[in-house]
Amino acid sequence: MKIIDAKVIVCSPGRNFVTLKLITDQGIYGLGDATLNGRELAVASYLQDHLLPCLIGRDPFQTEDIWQYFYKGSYWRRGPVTMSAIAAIDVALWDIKAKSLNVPLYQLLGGKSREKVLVYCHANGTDTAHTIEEVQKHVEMGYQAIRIQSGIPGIRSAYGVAGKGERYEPAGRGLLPKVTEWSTEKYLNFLPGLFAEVRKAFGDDLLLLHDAHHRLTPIEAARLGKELEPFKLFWLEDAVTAELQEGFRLIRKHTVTPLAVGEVFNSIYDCQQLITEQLIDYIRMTIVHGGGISPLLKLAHLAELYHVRTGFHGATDLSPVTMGTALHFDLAIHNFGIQEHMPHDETTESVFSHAYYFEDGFMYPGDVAGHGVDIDENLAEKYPYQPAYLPVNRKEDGTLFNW
Ligand code: KDG
Ligand code: MG
Repeated sequence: MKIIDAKVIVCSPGRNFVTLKLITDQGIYGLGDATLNGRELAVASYLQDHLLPCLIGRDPFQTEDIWQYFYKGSYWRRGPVTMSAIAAIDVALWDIKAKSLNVPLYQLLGGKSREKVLVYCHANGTDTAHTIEEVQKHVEMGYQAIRIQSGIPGIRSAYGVAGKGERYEPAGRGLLPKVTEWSTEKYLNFLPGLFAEVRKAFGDDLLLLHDAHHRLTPIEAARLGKELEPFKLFWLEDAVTAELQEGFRLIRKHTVTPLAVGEVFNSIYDCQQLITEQLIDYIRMTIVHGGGISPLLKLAHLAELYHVRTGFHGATDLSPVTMGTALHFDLAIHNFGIQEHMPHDETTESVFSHAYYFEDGFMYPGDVAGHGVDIDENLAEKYPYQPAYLPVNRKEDGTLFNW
């Protein structure tokens, strides 16, 4: 079997996505996701201009050699643009392999280690009362694990929160990023009270998560982790920026609140120390930004040795192709922890058909051959790329801060 053609499809059904289609001489094709929020065209060009010409004529079953060819062979390694482009190729190749063998992808990754995939959703409100309403709504939908974000008194805009009645979407359309506002002091003073109210309303069984979105220093994160201990979080995510992996050592010394990190990582070397020193509990680096299935299998197996479980990123900027692929991966690996599920809107769903589905708090990848996600190219063409960027964040005095 040979790859004879490759297409990069950039579309914006509700939000921007970059999708790679690899076509073989036997009529089987595979799809990969190459979406990097706010930097979509850079990845599209990296694929189109630099990688795809080298793929024509290759045997799609050689997933490992092709991965190494683009990683080691380019000389310039790592980085989100490079790794998202390589991921799209890798996932499309695994999709072709599974389709050719007529098996669901999870069969090639170890087979089923479980019957279903535990997912968490997002409940976000403008204040405590609204957040509790949102939690209730999601409990009624069957979710057993819920990430909680809320507006913070005295701050104009908080991370992860939409206006009342609006759907939350991280990227805003337009040529310039939106500016949000931040105060660590107001956030730290507010958050434990929010969780106290949520626990009071819903009891101990509901799994609760929270994303600090890289905004604390290690000692601030240690204080927050300690103050949240009575509310038994499933995890506290992205407590600090993680360029400095040792930062987590300090948090760990002070709190038993479980820690998750990694949605912005793109290489196993971004978290090698976090894993081998057992400084975290969940690794969130996901298939699209981490270079694909091939390196993520290695990461998951390394993490398994150190009691670290997976909790893959699954926001709406990861396309249905990544969601479907992640669910196969989650079903197969032994040290799966939880999967993020932020459902796509109807327009996205109309362009990407998929075999995966949600039922009673769990997701299922479906049993069709491959990863089970397809794209309607004619419909995709009706939604051309639109510039959209993640916000930038400033402290109340104007200092640029982590978003
Ligand atoms: O592109 C950035 C979003 O995916 C990110 O802000 C979402 O932090 C996020 C999460 O945990 O889903
Ligand atoms: Mg996050």
